[in-house]
Amino acid sequence: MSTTCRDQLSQFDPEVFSALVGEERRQAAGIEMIPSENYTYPEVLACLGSVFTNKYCEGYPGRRYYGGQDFTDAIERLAVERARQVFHAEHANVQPLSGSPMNQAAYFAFLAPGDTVLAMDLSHGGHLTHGAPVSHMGRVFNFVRYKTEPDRQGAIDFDALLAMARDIRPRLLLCGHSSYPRDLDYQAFKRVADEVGALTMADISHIGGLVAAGVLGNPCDAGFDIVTTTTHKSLRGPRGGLILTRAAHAKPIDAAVFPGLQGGPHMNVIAGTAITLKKAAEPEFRTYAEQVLRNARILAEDLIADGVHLVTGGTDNHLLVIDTIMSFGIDGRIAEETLDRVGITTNKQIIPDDPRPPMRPSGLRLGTPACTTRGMGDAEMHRLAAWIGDALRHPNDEGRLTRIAGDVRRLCETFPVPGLA
Ligand code: DSN
Repeated sequence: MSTTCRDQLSQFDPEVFSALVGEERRQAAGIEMIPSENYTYPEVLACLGSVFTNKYCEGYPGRRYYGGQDFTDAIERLAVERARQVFHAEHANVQPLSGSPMNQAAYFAFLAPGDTVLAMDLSHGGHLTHGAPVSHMGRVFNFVRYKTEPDRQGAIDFDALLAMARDIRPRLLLCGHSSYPRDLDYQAFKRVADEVGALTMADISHIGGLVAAGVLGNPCDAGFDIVTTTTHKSLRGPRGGLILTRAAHAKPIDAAVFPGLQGGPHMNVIAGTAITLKKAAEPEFRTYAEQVLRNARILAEDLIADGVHLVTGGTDNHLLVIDTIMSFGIDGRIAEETLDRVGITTNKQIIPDDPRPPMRPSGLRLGTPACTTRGMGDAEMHRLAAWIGDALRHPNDEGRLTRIAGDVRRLCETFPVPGLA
């Protein structure tokens, strides 16, 4: 935000300004380990607070319902082209406001109410928007859930999945996750879908940046019909969503986003997305993505060596799920609050078939995209693993937690947050 804008804000609304400054300090002083969060680029922050926020742009480039679109058309065309190139997609829609409308638009493009979707169980790593009963989508469509095998490193039994698919004949086979620490075999999903004539959809929101960088498999390369990703997680962009499809699906997807579901796209966000995708194509981004994976692996190895039980026994991607009941005898909420007190931000997490409720679950989820953006690497992961184990073993030892909090604060001072330095 420019100095002039900051000055005007601080004078007009000290309450909002003080919350902004507080959040800036919180983000700089602690280690962000929620795997779906990241620090975006200063160039993206500049776009988010720009005059693009003033503009209505219903429609698509060259086909808008309002005048004055010379520059917004140019921005959206850039974002679309870069998304196509980065993800090897035949078509890209860059207008979804975020993950939930993105997935809703994808469903409504191809499904009629009551149609069956075969998707990963929420407690095994799936996502709320993949038809959880508490979501509206879960009421509109008939979601049936497959599970993973946590005791076999989170493997998916594709023979069992095929038998299930033959039985229920889904219109759509959906893969993707928000708390599954393993990579996916997209070819195997595609084979199952082809056997039963189902469409294929992968929600790669968590791993979008890792796929863009080429360090994890790409469902577009496997011929998936629809691939969705949010832009603000491992991709490091503004809060938004992308739908990537084959050319044959472009029309129904575009119509489902607008006018089907949304009104005017947020062009300040789309400008930030264009920048993010340009960054994702640079060699430095691949180095970043490799370090995200390496950091998660080091953290997992150290925690396991320390006797900590990880769901599926490890990680192939950017996230880890600790079974906190089994490892420390505390539930996920106590674990999250304990780590909050030492300046390490994580989130409580249900584990596969968790007998406990979502607000007091058996696990804790943590990930490495944000701390890697700050430049933290191998040495810092070893220290983090030691602090996490120490804090969670002693959630009531105030002196110990204060000492760890001091260590965390001092470490953070040497790793500035992009845009705040
Ligand atoms: N809230 C995001 C996450 O934490 O996984 C996804 O919706």
